[in-house]
Amino acid sequence: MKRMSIITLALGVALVMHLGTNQEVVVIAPPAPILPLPSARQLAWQEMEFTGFIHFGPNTFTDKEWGHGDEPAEVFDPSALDATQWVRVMKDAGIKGVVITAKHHDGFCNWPTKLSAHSVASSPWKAGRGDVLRELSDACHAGGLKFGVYLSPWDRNNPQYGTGESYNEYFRAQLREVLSNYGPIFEVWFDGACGEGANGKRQVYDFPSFHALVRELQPNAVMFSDVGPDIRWVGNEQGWAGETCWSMLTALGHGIGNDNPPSTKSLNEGDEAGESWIPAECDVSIRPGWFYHAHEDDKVKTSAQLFDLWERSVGHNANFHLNFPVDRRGLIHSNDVNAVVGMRALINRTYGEGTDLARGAVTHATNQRGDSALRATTTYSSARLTDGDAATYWATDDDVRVATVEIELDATKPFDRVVLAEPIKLGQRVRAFRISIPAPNGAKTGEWTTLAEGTTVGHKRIVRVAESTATRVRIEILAARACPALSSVAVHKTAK
Ligand code: FUL
Repeated sequence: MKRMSIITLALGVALVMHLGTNQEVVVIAPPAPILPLPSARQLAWQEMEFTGFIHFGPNTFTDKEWGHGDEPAEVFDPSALDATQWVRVMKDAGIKGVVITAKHHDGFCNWPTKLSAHSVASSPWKAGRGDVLRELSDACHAGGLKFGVYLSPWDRNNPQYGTGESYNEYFRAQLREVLSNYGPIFEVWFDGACGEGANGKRQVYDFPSFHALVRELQPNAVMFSDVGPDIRWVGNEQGWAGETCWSMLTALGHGIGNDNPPSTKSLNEGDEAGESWIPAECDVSIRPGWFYHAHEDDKVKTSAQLFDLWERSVGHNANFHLNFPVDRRGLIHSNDVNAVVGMRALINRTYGEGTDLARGAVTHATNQRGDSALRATTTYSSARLTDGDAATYWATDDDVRVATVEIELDATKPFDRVVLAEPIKLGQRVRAFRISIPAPNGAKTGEWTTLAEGTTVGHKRIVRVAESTATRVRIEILAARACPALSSVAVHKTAK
């Protein structure tokens, strides 16, 4: 005869169903998420990890970084533009989506807008019948890369700029064009720059209406600016996030293009008490400039430098947004191609399939969710840390803030990177951790040698440690905002 009883325990975590005398299914409730939480579109963006950026326009042909807006459209004339090459290079580099300057500060539109004469339609390129956004979005959709747009609010060409609502109306109409005609958009990039100077024009942007329009036309797109609403600038243009990097931020005091933000440190590191989920994006150019300059052909970052930045962005709970200054032919220069493909080889050899020395390893934990109810289940066990499945996680009982996991290792295999990850759909929880290995005579004394101490984890935390071999690696969660949860502990050795 089947009996069913539901026991609600004091902690409220265990649901015990007796399906028969010998069968017992224990369902332990997952940890309650801690606010603020990422939206579905923010989660999807974070999982991309690595995105591309393209700066291309009149500046490419005039050797400028900030055009004045009076450059004749005739200067824009790429000789061999091939967006499929851009997409191929980015895919080879492991990039998942690309954002292009639809319009930079000079106001020139890389698509044949109906709203201004200052566009590709007035240029000699393809006799005025070209459309860079069309070529790139088609290549992206064919090649399986997501497509995004940068539309500069600062516009040095449009006569309405600085007049208030009439320019805001123009800007919204531009947004409508670029967001309606090129398929799904994954990211809209709102630049904060304005170099008008003391006597320059002052435009008061109606950002709430811009944001509402993006949500209406492309509900899955994330919006970037200095302070979101979906993704924040990381406070530098060098491509790295802080060792501490919270995805939370209190936007108050910051502003898009604010000359005096409370601090760029808070953009770089986020804010544990921040009221909104606004994760960081690390934008940087593969060359010194954002736009192409022939004199920078020998100043392309090396594969090793790019690998370093990738680890300090993606490995610091942020996304890496790498810019390619497309050249005057309309191609990514071979020096840039070689550098980024070399970076991907380093990533693959270090972190690719089969390189995780902890995969499938035996684990031990001081607490697993359900312990307090004397109902250990496999759902949140520490074995989830090494199962190679990002969707599963180890979690502790609700009242736990300090916990330790140990991973057994093959002591013949050296490592110099430990990679931690949290299931961020539950909010960002870990505040402090320590990584250690048994001391040389630790088997007898029980002592451990510290390899690293850190603060936040988030989506992915790559911790650089001294090259070591060990029978075990120990992760201590020293402080957390709520009971800790980790989806993965991985151990790697960097490729030479
Ligand atoms: C800055 C701009 O002023 C630069 O030209 C570039 O577009 C960079 C990504 O953002 O604010």
